[in-house]
Amino acid sequence: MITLYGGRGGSSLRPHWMLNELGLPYETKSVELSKGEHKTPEFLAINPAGQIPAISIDGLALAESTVIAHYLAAKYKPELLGATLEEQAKGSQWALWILLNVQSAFHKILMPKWTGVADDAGIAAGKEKLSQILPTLEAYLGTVTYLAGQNFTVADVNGVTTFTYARMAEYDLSNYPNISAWMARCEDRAAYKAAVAG
Ligand SMILES: N[C@@H](CCC(=O)N[C@@H](CS)C(=O)NCC(=O)O)C(=O)O
Repeated sequence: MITLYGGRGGSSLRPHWMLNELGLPYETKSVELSKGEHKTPEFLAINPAGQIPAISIDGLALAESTVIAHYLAAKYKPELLGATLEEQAKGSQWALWILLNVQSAFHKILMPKWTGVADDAGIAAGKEKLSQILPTLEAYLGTVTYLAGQNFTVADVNGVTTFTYARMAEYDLSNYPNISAWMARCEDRAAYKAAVAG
């Protein structure tokens, strides 16, 4: 039995998407952050860091959305890691770069919305950072179809999920046609649509 704790948006999209790529049955348990349900002893037994998403799978409790997606792919469909070790490494390189750089910039833009605390300087810094770094990814995606190369992999699940924050942040990606086309390719997958629809 697989139990996924968390909603469908933000980081929680990653395990939902991967579980749908794999066609695995799973149950979901919502964890209401606003009610502090992520800090209850029951949930801390699943993820001691008190964050969603988390997963319980055949007695294994696991957190960190990118690690969950990677673990599921490795366990059930290793080709989703990449066809070769080099492809796997290249996909991991870009997915981690996106997570560390792009996601943090989107967070800066979104934080005032999430917390209700105005931070115009933070929003400006997030936008400035994106305008500095996105051309690098734009250029790379002009040379490949997916982050790992020619094959869709877990790196795309992890990377595209970060870019779904662009919609939340109302950040216009139309200046980045290669990034936009990559997102559209990945979001056209039945598993993505099923994960989002619930
Ligand atoms: N790096 C983690 C981030 C998880 C995360 O930030 N989760 C948020 C909700 S999207 C959360 O649980 N926040 C509550 C808290 O940190 O106390 C992942 O990718 O799974």
